Amino acid sequence: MSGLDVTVFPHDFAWGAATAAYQIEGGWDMDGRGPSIWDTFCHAKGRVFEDHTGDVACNSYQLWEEDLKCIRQLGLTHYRLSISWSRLLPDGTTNHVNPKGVAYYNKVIDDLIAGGVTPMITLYHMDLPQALQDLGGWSSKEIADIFESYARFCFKTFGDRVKLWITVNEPYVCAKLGHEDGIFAPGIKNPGISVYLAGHNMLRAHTKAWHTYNAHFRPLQAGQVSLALNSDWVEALDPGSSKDAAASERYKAFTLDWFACPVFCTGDYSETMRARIETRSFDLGYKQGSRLPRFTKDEPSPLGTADFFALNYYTSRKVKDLNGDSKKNELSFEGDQGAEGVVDPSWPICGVHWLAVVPDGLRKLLKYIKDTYTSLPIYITENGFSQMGPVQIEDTDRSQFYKDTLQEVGKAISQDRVNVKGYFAWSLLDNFEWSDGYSVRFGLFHVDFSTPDLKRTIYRSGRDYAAVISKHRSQTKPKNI
Ligand code: GBH
Repeated sequence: MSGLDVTVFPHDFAWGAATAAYQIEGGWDMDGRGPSIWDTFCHAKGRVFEDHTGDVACNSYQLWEEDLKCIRQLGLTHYRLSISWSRLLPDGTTNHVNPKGVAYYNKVIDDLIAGGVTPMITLYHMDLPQALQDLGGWSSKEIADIFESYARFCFKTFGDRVKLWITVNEPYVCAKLGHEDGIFAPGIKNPGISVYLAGHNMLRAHTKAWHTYNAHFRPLQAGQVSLALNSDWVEALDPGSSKDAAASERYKAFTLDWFACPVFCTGDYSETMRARIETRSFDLGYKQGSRLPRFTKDEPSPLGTADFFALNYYTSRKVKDLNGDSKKNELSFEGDQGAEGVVDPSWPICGVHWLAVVPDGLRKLLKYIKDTYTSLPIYITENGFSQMGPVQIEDTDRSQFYKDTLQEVGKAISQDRVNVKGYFAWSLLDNFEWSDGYSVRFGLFHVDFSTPDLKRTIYRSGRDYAAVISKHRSQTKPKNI
């Protein structure tokens, strides 16, 4: 990444990498951890690539010190990790606290801070305690209050040291892949219905947690809370087609807007989203009330419940009208959305099929967020590049990707005046890539899953990222004159 102009990044820019508990920790039944929906999902055969599981993963539960070495080797200023809810609260409720879980996260947090690394903690990254799924999971109304208690417990226990919180990671992915497509845990396929209910309850849960922090913890702890929203950058496939333009608007309405509109714009879902769902419910003869729930007056509004914007960006899409497709006439999220995202043939695909490399899409998306939603600071909480097939430690293509992407972030800061506060590479380590198991590698460090010590080896992209961080830090260090 030599040649990258680091002077455009503010002196206090957060240089980070991110992970998630289920993807790295392993120790799935150790020391009192309760099962999560991903344990159940993986243990049922045929769901994940070659029936891989997160039972051991990178064994970060026992090898945290190895991860810490990686973090230090990169020179990260920030590290984003998630808490395994069921490690802390085995049945999901504060009725039973697992002291070993508390001790584990205390050690991680303390070690990070002792090494000058600021933790950013995600409370929910796809891994609901199974006991709560048994009560209905994200489809049940009660989940919001249970999440609020969990969040309160975490703020109380760790908030003296943790100042950056993400409540829910990618509610879109949890709702859509978990409750519509059934390809993520809990594996529910109930098209056009559960997806909106799950998304709604995640928003309610986030909202309650933010209000709890705001009222009871912010005055003493002075931290910040948000939720991490994933979004592609999208444009109409045929810029001259009004149908594609409308489809592109609908695509946004059902992805980023779905959650950003309630939190940053109006306190409710967008008109486009609501109108589409209501009209199609009517047309398809669905009569059991609205499929898109409403926010009620007896609960706090989601509007304003974010102290910064947290964005996970991976790729871009060209959007066309969903024409003549069978989805149009069936009850489903995609039918409601009425739009289809396609990959431009000029975009290279890196590793996994969905990941088209479009670094300037990130710059456009950052400006769009600033112009459309908020002038609050933005953290890019995930962005990365994957590898499949034979391991390449000399991953020059990934290194080039990070350089190109950081250059675009630099332009967003210096030319578009977007207040980008930080960047978290996904991921620190090769890890359990959900339905793709270990076949897809996103790490700055390679993990050798074939040996019991799960040896971490830095990729070239990791070395190059470390060089960028060190160059930026040496250039922006206050000079002693
Ligand atoms: C993030 O999701 C997750 O937060 C993180 O845990 C994950 O490891 C990382 O990305 C890399 O995937 O197979 O065509 O049905 C990013 C959103 C969700 C986008 C899954 C791609 C697969 C679509 N991703 N989706 S497909």
